[in-house]
Amino acid sequence: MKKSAISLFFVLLFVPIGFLHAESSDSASEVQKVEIIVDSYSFRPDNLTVEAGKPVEVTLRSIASTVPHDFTIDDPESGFSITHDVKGGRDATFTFTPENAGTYRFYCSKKGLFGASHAEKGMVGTLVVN
Ligand SMILES: [Cu+2]
Repeated sequence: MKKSAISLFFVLLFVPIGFLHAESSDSASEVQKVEIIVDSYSFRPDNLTVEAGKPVEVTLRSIASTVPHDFTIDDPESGFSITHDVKGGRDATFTFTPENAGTYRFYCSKKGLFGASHAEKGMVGTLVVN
């Protein structure tokens, strides 16, 4: 009787620790979620910090009325290159995994028929990969 009470005590002691351990290993592999408000002509926030080697899920939320925009990184030195479109007023979600630590410029690569590119109008930002 006394013996089983002691084993029950150990079960109650260790089960919650097991749960905590499972949760912490889950969060280690967790996707890094980032939300960016896209407008004509800005990204908010325009400064992102993520960890290398872990997937980053980006949601672009366009509040631009009709103008399509995109999220582009084109770093020739590291070969890090992505571009994803978002239509005016829509959301777009994509995932990428930054492999190398560094500071990267992201921008909108769209350009009207006349005048400055969207990047020149202010659609630029910085992605810091640690
Ligand atoms: Cu744009």
